[in-house]
Amino acid sequence: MAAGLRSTARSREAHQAARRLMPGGVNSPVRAFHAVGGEPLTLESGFEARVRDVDGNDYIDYVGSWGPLILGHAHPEVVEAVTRALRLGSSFGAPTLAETALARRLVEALPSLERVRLVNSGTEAAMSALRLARAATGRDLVVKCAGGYHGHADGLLVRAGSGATTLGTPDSPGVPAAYASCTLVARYNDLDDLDGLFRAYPGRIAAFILEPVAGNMGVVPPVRGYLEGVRELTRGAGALLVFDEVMTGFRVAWGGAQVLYGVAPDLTCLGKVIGGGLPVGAYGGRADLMARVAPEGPVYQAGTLSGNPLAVAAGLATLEVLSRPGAYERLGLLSERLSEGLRGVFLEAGVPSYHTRVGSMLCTFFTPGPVADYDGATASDAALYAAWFRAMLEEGVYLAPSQYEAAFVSLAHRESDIDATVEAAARALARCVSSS
Ligand code: KE4
Repeated sequence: MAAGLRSTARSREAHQAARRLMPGGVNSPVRAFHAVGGEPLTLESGFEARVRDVDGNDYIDYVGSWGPLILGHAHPEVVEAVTRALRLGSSFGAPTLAETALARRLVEALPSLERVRLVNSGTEAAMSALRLARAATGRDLVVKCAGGYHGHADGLLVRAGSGATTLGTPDSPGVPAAYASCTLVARYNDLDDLDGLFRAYPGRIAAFILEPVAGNMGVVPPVRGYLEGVRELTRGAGALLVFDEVMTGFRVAWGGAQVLYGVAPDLTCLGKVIGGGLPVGAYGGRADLMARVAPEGPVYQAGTLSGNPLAVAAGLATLEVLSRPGAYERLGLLSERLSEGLRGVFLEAGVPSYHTRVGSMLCTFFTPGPVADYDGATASDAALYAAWFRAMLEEGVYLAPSQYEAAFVSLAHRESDIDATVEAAARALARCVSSS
């Protein structure tokens, strides 16, 4: 794609109209491009590995709706499944065979998942899992990692406090200090930091919730032994281990990171891929814990559209395609080709960078690295990332509009897409460097 010849006039008009009606002109903040400058593209359609904006420009897509579209856009089996379900009725608010089938698929794929509850988002999944953990342990405090994101429930919007004894402070107005003070913050990949929290608050911590592969500070894999150590520390402290696999679930492996690394949490949160682009979240785990969830037990959680037939149909169709032999090998080969290609481009250009990948989620940090936690990630040159992001858009490549997100490869990407992306990256980087 020739650089600089892309008109985005209609996107700009659309965004101005949207801003008059919706905060920031978006329905989720990161979409507004505030971290990278410029105005967001208004997209009109997606097909396989590409999206098209309202000006008719096509882009190779590595956002994939922030993870769900592991099959690419408008996969025919997903379209057919949702269409078929819609013809039978969009929602009943009653049990259906399809939601039981999805529940069975999830339980069979994740050994730690003995029972599961379907919800509508990752936020609901994480919020509900922590309510259950507090009920089961009778404890109020929870631990999250600095740079970990688990949706926007009040108690989880807590600024990185890091440090062993720091009580969380709200990351957003509107969150009562009392809520945030029940959230402690640990450094990711640091067992001593977590151990320090358990020693500082003996018998008071209900759960430690973490992304087993951090994906919201860029992609930061667990260092060797970290997840096993976390498992032992939580067990020894009588706290529950909650893996937030909303992003990693069925992304990094069939099942997710807990299968890839062989560490079994007490509770798991899921979302994104299991809904195939429609709203599905889930939380589940040990049967004795899930028996506490209403209506079987006293822990209340509900949802009008939970287990919705359309969303469940999209999820089942997506998991069906992913379950076929060779799917994850293909995702790994394409993703390695991209990651290594980008590494070579940055090396050739002499631009300091640190490249991470787990399965088909990957990240290019604009820092020499290594990056093992939030401090390492935020050492990146976010301004240079932003310039590269904009130059890549002009080259026809749609990356995440923030250094602190993941890039996602889908089964719809081809080697030719990957190679075109690497070539575009070299041109984009050259322009960034020459103009800086
Ligand atoms: P949702 O409520 O957005 O479905 O899920 C929240 C969530 C929970 N846990 C993890 C590990 C997540 O990554 C997310 C959502 N991810 C963000 C971006 N990485 C979604 C994009 C957005 O917020 O618009």
